[in-house]
Amino acid sequence: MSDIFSIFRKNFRNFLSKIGITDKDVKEILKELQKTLIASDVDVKLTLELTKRVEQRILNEEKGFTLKEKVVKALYEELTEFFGSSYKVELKKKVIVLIGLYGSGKTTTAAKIGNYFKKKGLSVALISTDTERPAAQEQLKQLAAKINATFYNVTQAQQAVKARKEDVIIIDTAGKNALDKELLDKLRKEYENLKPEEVFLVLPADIGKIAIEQASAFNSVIPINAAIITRFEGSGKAGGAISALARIKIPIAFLGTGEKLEALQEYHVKSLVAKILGMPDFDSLIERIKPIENIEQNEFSLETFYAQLKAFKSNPLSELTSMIGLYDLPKDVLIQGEEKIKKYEAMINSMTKEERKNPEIVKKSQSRIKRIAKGSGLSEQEVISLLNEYFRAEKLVKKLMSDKGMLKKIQKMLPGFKIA
Ligand SMILES: Nc1nc2c(ncn2[C@@H]2O[C@H](COP(=O)(O)OP(=O)(O)OP(=O)(O)O)[C@@H](O)[C@H]2O)c(=O)[nH]1
Ligand SMILES: [Mg+2]
Repeated sequence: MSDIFSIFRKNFRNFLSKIGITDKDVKEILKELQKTLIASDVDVKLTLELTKRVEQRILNEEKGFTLKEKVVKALYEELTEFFGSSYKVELKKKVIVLIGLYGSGKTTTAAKIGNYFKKKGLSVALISTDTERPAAQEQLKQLAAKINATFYNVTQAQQAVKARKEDVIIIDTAGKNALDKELLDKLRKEYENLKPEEVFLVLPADIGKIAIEQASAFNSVIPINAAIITRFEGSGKAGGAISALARIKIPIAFLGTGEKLEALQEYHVKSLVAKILGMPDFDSLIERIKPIENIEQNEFSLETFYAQLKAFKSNPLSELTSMIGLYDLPKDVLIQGEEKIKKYEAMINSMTKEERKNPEIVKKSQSRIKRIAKGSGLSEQEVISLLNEYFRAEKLVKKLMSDKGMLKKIQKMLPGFKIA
């Protein structure tokens, strides 16, 4: 999605960093959201309804949350609802049919999905039933060769589906310029013949909110399991397309994000919302935050700190706590760049086991500092400042872990989040 949400994200960040927000600030940020959504081709009426619901949710929210927290929670929950559901792509034997208008990306997507299943260890066949476009069969055949999948042409289709030799059989159908009766009749016949387990509707992101009409028309003839939005990467109208599908309860399975066969992502509504809000994707954040459980058992050490920096690049704690606005975090400590991580690595490599376990002893000894600096190619001052950063982080983590009220707050904000 071309980043039309960047201005909103900036405003939202400002909103979050403000101290003592008022109802007026809330109104303003919701206005910004409306502007952004409408610019992304989201239906105006849907947009207004959404912000109304957000306001209502803020009003109804339990006591115990600050206004800022209520806004974050309401926005997150309502937007997650607004941008529909993600279709769970199961890894099992099945026949999938792709349908859609001319040039929507069906053939490319057939190969992309084939590639996706192959990478997960399933065998794949691609079948083309497109007899409209002269080169269609050849196009899919070549793509099948690229991903090492079996190819069947239109005359072999019926037999291949019956035999089910491959785990996942993906059928690419012909498109048409317009949604006419002829196309729909043809698709219905194919559907009845081939009896696929899944039907995916392929839609280019740029159709925006019109997706609702197209999807409804297709869906009235063939039950659509999920949609795939192609050309997501460059479109300013993806918001419109996605919210339209959400409205008619068609989940989204994948996003096409480029011409290459690897340019396919599973659709995760939470990631999208996280991106819009400029916040961490809570689910993946929670995934990533798990190692912190060790910290509770007093295992926070220079080594675990470094391991976390390396694994997360930025410490997830900082994202989480600064988002909830609980602590004024020393961002320079927790959001570490690649270079800083390398420095930590060099320093740790020059330390003895004992020093790693108990860096306090380094701080107290000029000769240790000297030795480590020499061994790591850092200046003595750098060693001291890295250690100080570590001590500040350690203090913060301890404070965070001992603050039961805060942990409770996080748990309330993020259902499913368990730290203890
Ligand atoms: N940038 C970008 N291009 C895409 C994406 N998906 C498909 N395309 C391009 O869109 C064009 C049409 O793709 P096809 O896969 O041939 O579309 P189709 O629906 O099979 O077209 P017909 O068979 O003519 O109905 C090709 O140039 C693809 O490379 C995507 O996610 N991003
Ligand atoms: Mg095609």
